[in-house]
Amino acid sequence: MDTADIAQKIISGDRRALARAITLIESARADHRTQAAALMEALKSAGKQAVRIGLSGTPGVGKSTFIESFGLMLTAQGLRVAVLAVDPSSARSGGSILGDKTRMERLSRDPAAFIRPSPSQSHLGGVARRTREAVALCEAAGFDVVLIETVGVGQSETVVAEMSDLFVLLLAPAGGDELQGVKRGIMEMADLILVNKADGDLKPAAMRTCSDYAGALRLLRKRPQDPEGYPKAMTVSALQDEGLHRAWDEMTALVNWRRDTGHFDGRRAEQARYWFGQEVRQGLLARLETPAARATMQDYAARVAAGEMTPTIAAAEVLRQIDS
Ligand SMILES: Nc1nc2c(ncn2[C@@H]2O[C@H](COP(=O)(O)OP(=O)(O)OP(=O)(O)O)[C@@H](O)[C@H]2O)c(=O)[nH]1
Ligand SMILES: [Mg+2]
Repeated sequence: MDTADIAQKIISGDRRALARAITLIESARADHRTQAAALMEALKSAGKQAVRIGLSGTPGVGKSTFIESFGLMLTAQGLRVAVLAVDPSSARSGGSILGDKTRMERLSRDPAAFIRPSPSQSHLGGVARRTREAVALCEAAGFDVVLIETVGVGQSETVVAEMSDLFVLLLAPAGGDELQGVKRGIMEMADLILVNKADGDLKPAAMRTCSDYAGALRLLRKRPQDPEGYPKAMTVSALQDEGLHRAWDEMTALVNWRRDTGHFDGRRAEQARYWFGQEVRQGLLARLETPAARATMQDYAARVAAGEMTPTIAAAEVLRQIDS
């Protein structure tokens, strides 16, 4: 594969080249990694910018339904939409791909949309890099909006928020009058909270939930990247296609404000720093995973266990040997 050639094809909008490039970046083979790194470097200056929207929500909240309706609304406006997923639980991915194929049936047939399910990898670090590179590929390919979906489990929200310009939290109407078990940290990442299923019998509960969250958002510390009135909570119905235009208007208003004030570029620069740090850390950890390093570790672990060496001295010795 010729890197310059495939980069050119991606930039000119060749979908097969894009799909092949994503397959390349998903590969763990050393020669593929080298090629992928060269490709990412070649595309770095393509100069195109999409709006990257992270979308999180617990299973069943309506993410797939939302992406289908929202995506179709965007393509109807002439925008090109890419959908990616971060799904660290390999156990789930088999079923969720099948589920999404049927839930996003119309969007997946739309020529202005590109949907790429999560690869079945369980290591979040690997998934994070793969998704981040896939986002950059879609951006170089000229998509206007890149949606990055994640199911709300643990660390995956942070991963998605660190590669998004906007982070949207999808919630379901609550039964009771207390806030659902949404962790404070996740609330603090959200730029927009959408309470889904605001239709039929669920509408009053959705409106109550929405005002509860609007209140909770007002109590959070004000962030420099927000204009007055943000982050916001609103109700939508993905199923009945209600409130989606309004949600998009809010997103574009927020993005435009951040562009004008420099927060948009500032955030991307911060994210680049973050991922650089992550790559360095992961690179260091990978050095401990070679057969030689494992053998050295085992050897010194045994000496520490036998009381021949202190953990501190043994660790220093292992690191010295791995470095050389
Ligand atoms: N009433 C109503 N039901 C909805 C709405 N959106 C989604 N649903 C229903 O909620 C269920 C789950 O929707 P999905 O879109 O599959 O949810 P998901 O978040 O993608 O779920 P996972 O992929 O399992 O994480 C389905 O039965 C949908 O029809 C909505 O706006 N209103
Ligand atoms: Mg889904």
